[in-house]
Amino acid sequence: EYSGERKAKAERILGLMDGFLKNDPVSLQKDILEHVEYTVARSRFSFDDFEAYQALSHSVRDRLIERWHDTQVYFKRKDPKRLYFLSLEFLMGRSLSNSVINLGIRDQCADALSQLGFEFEVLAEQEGDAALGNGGLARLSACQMDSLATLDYPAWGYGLRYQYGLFRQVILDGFQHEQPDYWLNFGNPWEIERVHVSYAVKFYGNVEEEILNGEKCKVWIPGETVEAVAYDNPIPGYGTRNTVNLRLWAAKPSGQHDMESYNTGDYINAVVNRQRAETISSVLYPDDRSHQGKELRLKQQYFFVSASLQDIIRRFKEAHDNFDVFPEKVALQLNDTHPSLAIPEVMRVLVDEEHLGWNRAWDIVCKIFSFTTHTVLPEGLEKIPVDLLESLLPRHLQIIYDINFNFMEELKKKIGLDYDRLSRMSIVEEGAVKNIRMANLSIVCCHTVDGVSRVHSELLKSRVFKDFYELWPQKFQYKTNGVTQRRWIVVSNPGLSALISKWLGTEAWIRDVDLLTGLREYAADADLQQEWKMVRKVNKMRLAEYIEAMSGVKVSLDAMFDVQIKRIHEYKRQLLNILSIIHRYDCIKNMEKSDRRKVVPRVCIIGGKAAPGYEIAKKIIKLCHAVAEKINNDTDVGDLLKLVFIPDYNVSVAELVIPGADLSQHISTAGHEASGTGSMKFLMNGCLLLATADGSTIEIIEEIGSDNMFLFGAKVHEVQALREKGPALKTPLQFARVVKMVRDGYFGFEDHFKSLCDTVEGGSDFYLLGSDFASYLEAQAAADKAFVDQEKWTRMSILSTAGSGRFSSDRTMEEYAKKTWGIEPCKCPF
Ligand code: B1H
Repeated sequence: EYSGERKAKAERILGLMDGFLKNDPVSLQKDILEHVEYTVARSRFSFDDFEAYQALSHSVRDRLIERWHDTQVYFKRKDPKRLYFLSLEFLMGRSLSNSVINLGIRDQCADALSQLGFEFEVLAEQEGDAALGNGGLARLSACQMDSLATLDYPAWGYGLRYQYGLFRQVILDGFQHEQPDYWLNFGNPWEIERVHVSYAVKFYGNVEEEILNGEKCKVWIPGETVEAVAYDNPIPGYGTRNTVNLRLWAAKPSGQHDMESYNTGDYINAVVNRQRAETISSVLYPDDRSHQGKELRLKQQYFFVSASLQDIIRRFKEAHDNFDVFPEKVALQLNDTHPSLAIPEVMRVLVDEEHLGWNRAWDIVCKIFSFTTHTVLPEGLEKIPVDLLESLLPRHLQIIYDINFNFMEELKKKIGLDYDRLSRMSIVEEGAVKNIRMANLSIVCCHTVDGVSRVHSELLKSRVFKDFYELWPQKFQYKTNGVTQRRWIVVSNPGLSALISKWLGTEAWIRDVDLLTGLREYAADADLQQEWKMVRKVNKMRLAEYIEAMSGVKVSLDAMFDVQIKRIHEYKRQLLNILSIIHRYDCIKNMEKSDRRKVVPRVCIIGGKAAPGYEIAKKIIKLCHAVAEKINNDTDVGDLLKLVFIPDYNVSVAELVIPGADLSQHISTAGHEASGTGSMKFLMNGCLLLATADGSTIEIIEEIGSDNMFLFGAKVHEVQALREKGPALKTPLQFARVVKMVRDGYFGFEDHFKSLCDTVEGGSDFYLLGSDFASYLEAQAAADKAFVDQEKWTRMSILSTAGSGRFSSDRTMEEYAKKTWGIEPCKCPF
């Protein structure tokens, strides 16, 4: 397509560069050695595992960059409608294994390394996690990026490049301590710093009125400016050349000089003050689901939103000069309400800077935004104190008020002067402290509001957003969450992955996960069962070694590995799990010795972080350690029961634990887990579920059948009535007994555990541990019984994997693309 001079130049460059990088083991070795010498700056003749990891990563990075370029150039040429996925959290974990698998060069890399005297797995373990998020919501974003790339969607992710990711959990004497996660200490080969892609983000100041072309308009005179610098993280698709971009923003002091302070002579202070700008992107807030209206958090949200929108609008304007086509080229997805300042920001840019006029701008805004909520409870909804917004973003507050005024006028026409309802639906919450309700703002302005599972969506429609659902039923949809089988089977469980491919006779399931249903016909096949058990045993061995290294506890491979790993929350009921472990212990202690032979041995594994200010959650962690101390040192019990807490649970720990689990627990009080995605990862790996009928579990039951899992507990519609019973609620004697053991100091620390016991006794058992206890124990007994029959268990395990296809994020992304975003694949043809 080029002509003349440009063509000659392109040809000369191609000649010099010898085309694309090659992926045979010898070429890879050459590249690795060059990176050892020139990037890592170590001698080619002597480098250690970490340096080899660095050199390998840079070689992989080079290949990612090639594809990234091709993809971006192709998108630019085709100019399709693009999806911009805005999220304050991405829990990417490690990148090396995932990248080489998606690039299709895993085996070549392993070959190349072994000839250099290194082992791929060992190098992969050198990498630290990128933990720029809290839990499910953040890992979901990461899985979705993988699917968007794999399915060739023209998508971009935008987020924040926190210098400190989620805190490291260190356990001392059974208590959680938080340590900063300075993950960039050892460099990050997976990002590309774009010093020239930077935007000024403004804060504070005031709004003035000006007359422009005879019309009044508002001008925001900011008080502070901070620079946002882009860091690009290439996300490769699997089985495609497409590699999409995750652009994360870091705050830097603004390039604009504040001459005033320099002139006064206070040079040192001026520099130090400027440096403070960097704090905006310095640390991830570790509290999932509690909003404290902190200024720094609000600053982070706006900083990220403003930089992303400047970038998006610049890209749009490069190719178009009329904003009326904006909705045909741009879809903006808000991951929960955290980025919802994007709504008033787009209005501000279109009205104040592009001078489109309010109505035209509003028309555009209503066509481009969609929003997914991950929350079940009204308390979980984000609110911003008006005072805070007024000082930090004065113009945005005005715009929100204007949006709300128009909305209220429209609403009055539809529903009349029902003031209760009007005030419930208002974007502005009146009261002692005036707040902006970010969810209401999002619902009013977005064309689609998605839930993350079917039952979640039903709860949104019938409770949390009932008023809005009645007004705009067509806005409310749901897309059940999914996770990527690339990371959660292929990367984390290579043994199972190879076995699946062997029995299906194809690797196509890695892109088309519905093919896993093909395993159903072999579920009872003795050969498959044998191989399946072998693979699972090897994974259990790996996990057992890790447990011993972390906690010193030796565990038996014949025991059932029973796992609950997730953030610690009262509603997730880790306490219920621990109380039933106490019950199991108590039963074993009180048994005739001869009866102990009948006990199915268990290794109970619990892991997860508690938000630093969440006292009850921290006590649950302490209780787990106190109980473990007692049980694990009781020779009477031996291998029949062990309890281990895995510290510092994160993505790479999950990759190790999930493939080695026999049973996993998803036991939230019904109606509290919006979806839950951990269960999907266990399901893919052939781990059986012990679960309540909550969130996405309800849909898992539909896929694998209730007889292939262990279900228990109150149903969503029963919870309310049970709660209303209060102290009259029936709880079994065993429940009172185990709580009393904790209360009476059987595990020590009785003063410490008193308030924890109070949360489930004396009529205050909000999460219904007591009333679900009996049916929980029954489900546990059913799991024991099934485990004894290994043939049956293995069949259930195979059927779990076979039925996991619906829970791939590939399916979720396709649904969003078609039903919410209106985007189509754009496959790079090279
Ligand atoms: C979920 C959050 C969340 N729901 C606020 N809400 C946060 C809220 O930092 N914050 O302010 C962070 C996270 N995370 C989870 O999302 C749900 O509890 C899960 O049930 C769900 O599976 C997951 C993904 O949809």
